[in-house]
Amino acid sequence: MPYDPKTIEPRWQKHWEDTHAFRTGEDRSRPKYYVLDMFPYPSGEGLHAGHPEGYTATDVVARYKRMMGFNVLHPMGWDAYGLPAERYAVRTGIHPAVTTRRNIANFKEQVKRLGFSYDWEREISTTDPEFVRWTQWIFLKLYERGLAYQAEVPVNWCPAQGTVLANEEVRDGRYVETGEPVERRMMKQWMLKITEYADRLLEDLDELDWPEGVKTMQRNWIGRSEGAEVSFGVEGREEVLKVYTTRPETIFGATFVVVSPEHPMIDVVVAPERRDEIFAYRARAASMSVIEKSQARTKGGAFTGAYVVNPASGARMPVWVADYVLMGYGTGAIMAVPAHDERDHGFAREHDLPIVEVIAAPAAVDVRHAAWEGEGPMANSGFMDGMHASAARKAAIEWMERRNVGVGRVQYKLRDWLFSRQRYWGEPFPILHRQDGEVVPLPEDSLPLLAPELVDYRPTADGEPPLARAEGWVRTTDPASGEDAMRETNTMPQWAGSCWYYLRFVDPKNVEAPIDPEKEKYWLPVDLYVGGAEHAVLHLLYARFWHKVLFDAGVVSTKEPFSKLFNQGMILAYSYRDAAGKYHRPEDAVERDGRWFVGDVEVERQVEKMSKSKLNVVDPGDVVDRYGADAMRLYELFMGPLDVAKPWQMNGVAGVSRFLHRVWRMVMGEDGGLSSQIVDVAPSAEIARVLHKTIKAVGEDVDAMRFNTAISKLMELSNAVGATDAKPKSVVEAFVLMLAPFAPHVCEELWSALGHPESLSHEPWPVFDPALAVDDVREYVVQVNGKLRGKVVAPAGLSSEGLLQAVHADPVIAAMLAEMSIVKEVAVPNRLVNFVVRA
Ligand code: ANZ
Repeated sequence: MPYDPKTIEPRWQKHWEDTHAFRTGEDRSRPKYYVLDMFPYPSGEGLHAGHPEGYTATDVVARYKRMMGFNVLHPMGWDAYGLPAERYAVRTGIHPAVTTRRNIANFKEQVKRLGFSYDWEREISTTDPEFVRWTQWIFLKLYERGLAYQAEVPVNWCPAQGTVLANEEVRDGRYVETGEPVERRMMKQWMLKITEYADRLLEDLDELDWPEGVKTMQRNWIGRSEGAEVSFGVEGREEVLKVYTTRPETIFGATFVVVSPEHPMIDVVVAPERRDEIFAYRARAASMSVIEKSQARTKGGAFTGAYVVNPASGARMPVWVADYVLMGYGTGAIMAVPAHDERDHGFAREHDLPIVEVIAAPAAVDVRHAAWEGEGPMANSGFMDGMHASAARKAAIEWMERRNVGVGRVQYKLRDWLFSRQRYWGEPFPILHRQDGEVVPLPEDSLPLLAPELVDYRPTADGEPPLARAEGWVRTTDPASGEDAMRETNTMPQWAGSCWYYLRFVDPKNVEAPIDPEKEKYWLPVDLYVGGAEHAVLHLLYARFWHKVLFDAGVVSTKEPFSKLFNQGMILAYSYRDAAGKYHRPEDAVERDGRWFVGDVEVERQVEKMSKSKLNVVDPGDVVDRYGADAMRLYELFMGPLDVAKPWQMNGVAGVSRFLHRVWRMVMGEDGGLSSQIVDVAPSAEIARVLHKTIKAVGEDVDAMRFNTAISKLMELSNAVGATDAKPKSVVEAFVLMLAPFAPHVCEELWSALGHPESLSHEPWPVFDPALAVDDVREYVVQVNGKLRGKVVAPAGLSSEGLLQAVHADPVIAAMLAEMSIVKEVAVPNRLVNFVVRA
């Protein structure tokens, strides 16, 4: 009976489902393990080969932990609000709820074919009314705590999307998802006060077992800096101009001040004869896109005609306007220190402004030509002269505070989170705008508030949300006062649901609360969270923020949601492009002498992201059809380390499939029963050693997420066992159990052939016995000039070099050799070492 995944796999999947094999246990006296995937957006395109990579990794861990005796929570759900469903609705008029349901069904079917051990009874979608209810409930908690507010703010408006975006969604003036340009506009929007949590979001990163890169990105995004706010008196006026600096010790070197073009002080201080020039500059800056601004650096700038006085040096400092100073950071004004800041240096050179060195630069650096941004002893700085710059930083703040010209200040780059969108397919805000102008929250017992059906889902050019068209829904009465009221028509961003879904998996059917406190205490935090690195400062920052708010509100008992995070690397694919830029199907490309051809046309082979337009998308369904889910799973993890990007190669799948065929033939006999070579004998010392080394290594590798090396060790074990004629049943069983998390279907089949009627899903993991894993040792003879002079016990099978090392490491031999003068050393592996010495 040959190995046939097509019959085995559906059968075991059905068996697991019928027996509720992966239903989460409720026995809270057992140790728990919560292993979670970043849940997918169920797009219409369906699953691609990248999705199952992380899912397979978490599934191996989930299955391994169950066998280790843990109570495992391993759930799956759908992050189902989002733009594609809405765009599709605009095109076709089909309600997003309908397409979402369809896409989820399709996705789920594809995921299920891979045999993951999810507890499907806990499946949730962020669009489920019961889920929406608690998302809105959490918003009300934020609102009650003063953490949600409306404000007229400069927003990132994306004309192509017809909505505003959060700062985290914009890079270099473009929407990160699509690359579409983003404009600045003033709009009244809902904001969440994430800035109030900046310090805690920063500090608590230290205790997380997360990739350093992600932690660094969050630290940089939060952007804490320590410095001072310094006040400069405006010459001839009452007003002071405040700047923010991280280098207060350079105050004696500050020779001019620069304010952002949007700075309100410009109108106050500008000299009449400079008005036109300044306003023209400001208009130019305002019309510039964010992209141009970020590239503007120090070019341009205009003088206001006003001066301030340097409180330390007494120097007159001209006030300039330039767009390299941003209004949204610090005070929107800087003291420029051209000797020690490169941008200020460029500006000073361009406009011929004085450069004063206050930190002694190394001899090779002349601050007239380049800024010295390093440390050193202070110079030209009055009371700070001779101090080291880092010490002077504190002294300068103390001096400023004593004289009332400055105060120490901590500053963050993090801004409040813009939390409303002009979209249809998102959670409505549970908020009413009463006729008397009051904004009131809906009572909790009226949740969920669901969006009405619309005929027209289109976004508008002026930012009026599509929900505003549903007049009958918008006009209502405030249940508390009976007054006429209008519903809020903005919706929440897609991030809302993913901010707390991991909590709901713990208690998905609770109708009293988002989560039961006892269950929360048992299951949280998530022990292992696996997903793509693209969420470093979006989802992962937002979810940490909500979690901390819920902690303060007493809803959760842990400070952090995800104690360990792992980012899987992207799965890439080969693409084949000809000189004209046209892509060809990979199966049509053939290699000849290291070059690639489609027919007679030479094509270039490249490793690229999978994409329809490049014809290189791998459909997991096709792979399962051809090789089976077990081969697919095994290959996803055997390709290379989980965290690196790597190209998909079909012949790699074929390779692991051959391995599974070999395993099958090793265990199964011709007639469908067990192979006659499998016998009830004790393993030889050699096989026992390989087995126990493998048990140890595979366990350690899975714990450390090194799945590829775990698989190769299992392959080595199967080779060792395969080479013997009488295969000890106990060893074969242990091997099958260890392979099972990776290739569960075939292993279940082999396990039952080995005589076990129960599924192996909850079988204990093989026990490691250190005594049996010890390497073989033997006695080596040590000779001097051919005469026996001693013996050394060391591992068997050492190389000549290893043998010599072992002999030299023996204290008795080492003492003897110290008296002699060695001419030559000869090692005969597995036998002896001979030292030729001078008499
Ligand atoms: C004087 C100085 C001297 C500065 C020196 C730097 C070097 P981080 O670390 O990112 O917080 N700055 C302050 N507000 C700004 C704004 N709105 N737009 C552009 N630049 C601004 O950076 C703080 C430093 O960036 C501040 O320290 C200020 O320049 C500048 F040798 O002040 B510094």
